[in-house]
Amino acid sequence: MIRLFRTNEVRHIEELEGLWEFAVLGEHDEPASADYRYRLHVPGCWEVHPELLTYQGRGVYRKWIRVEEPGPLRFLFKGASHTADVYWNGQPVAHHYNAYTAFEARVAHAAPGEHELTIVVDNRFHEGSALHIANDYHTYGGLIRPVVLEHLQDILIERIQFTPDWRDSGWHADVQVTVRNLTDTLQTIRLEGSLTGERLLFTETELQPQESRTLHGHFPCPTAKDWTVESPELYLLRMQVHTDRNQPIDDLIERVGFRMVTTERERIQVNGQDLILKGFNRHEDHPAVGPTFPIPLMVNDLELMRDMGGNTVRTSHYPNDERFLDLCDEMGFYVWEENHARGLSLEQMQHPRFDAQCEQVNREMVEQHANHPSIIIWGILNECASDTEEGRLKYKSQLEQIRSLDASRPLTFASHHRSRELCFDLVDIVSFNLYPGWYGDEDPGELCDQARGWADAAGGRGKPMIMSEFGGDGYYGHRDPGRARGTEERHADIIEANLKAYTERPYISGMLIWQFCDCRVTESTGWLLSRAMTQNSKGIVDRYRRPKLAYHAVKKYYGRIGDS
Ligand code: ADA
Repeated sequence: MIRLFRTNEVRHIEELEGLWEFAVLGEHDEPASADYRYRLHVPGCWEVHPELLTYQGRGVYRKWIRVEEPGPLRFLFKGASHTADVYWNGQPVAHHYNAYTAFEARVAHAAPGEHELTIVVDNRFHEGSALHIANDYHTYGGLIRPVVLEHLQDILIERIQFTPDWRDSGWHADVQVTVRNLTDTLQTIRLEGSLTGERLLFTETELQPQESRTLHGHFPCPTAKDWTVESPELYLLRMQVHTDRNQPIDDLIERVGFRMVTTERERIQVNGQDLILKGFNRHEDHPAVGPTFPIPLMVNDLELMRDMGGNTVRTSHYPNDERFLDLCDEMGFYVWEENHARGLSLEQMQHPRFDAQCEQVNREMVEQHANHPSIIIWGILNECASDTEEGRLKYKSQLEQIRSLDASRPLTFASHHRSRELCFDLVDIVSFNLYPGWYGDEDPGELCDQARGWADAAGGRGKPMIMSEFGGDGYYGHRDPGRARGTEERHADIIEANLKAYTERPYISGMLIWQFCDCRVTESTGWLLSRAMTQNSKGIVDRYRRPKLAYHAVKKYYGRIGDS
């Protein structure tokens, strides 16, 4: 399934789901000489194949595409982990880095007949990769999110960005539509759409050959109802493009919600209501499917979070599958979505590709996910070198970049630098990753009060504060009346002590447990050796979603506090 709603009624699109041919490639092997002896499901990761459980390297996928009508084609790859090179009949048509954002490959003109589509995917931590490195989660390999084939006409609606705007006691829609002329001739186009029963008309425009242009419109939507987590009201925003013919030649449908996010008086508001985020950090990871969740498993994760009384997910530490975000929109969850980076030292941030790779993932994250009402916070650079002057410059420019793409959401980052933090003045919300009771034996309440003081002293005064990570290891099924470290009992004690402290403190705007489920991590020597079974075992449920004892502690505390 491509999305949780239909994205096109005019444009002909099809998901290329199914078994594709696959071959392992050695470092210098060319796809032309590949031995396609595997059949792998797309979307999916190659680690689900018994011979590839721990394979890290290059591989090539192949699919034969039958074209009936000549014309332009576009392939949308919703996620290839982590570097992809796409070839059409052996000719390169796209290159993309980063597993967690989508990209396109366009074919200007496909003739009728059979064509070979091949994609070389590489998940090695090679020298060109600044963000995918050995880390406390697993970088799977393969075409991990859906692939879509689109049959295009002369004009393509590339994207729509919707921003809800409350003014003069009513909802309005700020709509930006990017259209591209795929021909070599001047085209006169007319864009029109609909939202909440209103017609959205744009003035007629001329597009130069091959030009891509963004058109802006502002429209009152008097009948729109608020999107809230209790009542997640969603609307289809339909946009169609016409040339001289009466029939539209292309369309795009987005699904949107009307809500405004603000921060004032140390609190976060949605539609003016103060809220408390009660939630979880979640890695997209499951032993049966890796990062490629079928929809029922995504729903199940959200149902478990809801059963515990949670209302928020942090997509630690990368942009998530948009169908998961669709579900959050639909089921009523708040989302903190963040770019892809975890725990990079200053030296790692000085990698020659770091700035460009972050710029790209930030842009793609915001452009691809801005229409999800569930996303109420953008985050960047989890636990990186925000305690250094040079790191600060990088935080500053990335935050400015995100603000320039979308000024409607507050920004944050999760810090573990305590009193050494240098970047709290740059964000709207201050967030702390502290692990009292696990990495240190501080009292969670006292540490939290201290953290408020560090934030106030470092430019965070008056800003909402989130405890963005806390927790400890708990090995599923490992019980001990002595409550030793690593048992479910000690894990539950840690979670309970943290939640008790945070729910008692009125200045806390959110608490996000590390983590929802146990997850696979990179197997490596070095500090990751401390991860028994090559997994991070701080989940409230294990990798198979079996609840640990801490589940009940979470339910007790999250169930007790209201959302605001
Ligand atoms: C950090 C980090 C997480 C995870 C956690 C842990 O706070 O942000 O990704 O590694 O520590 O389990 O120690």
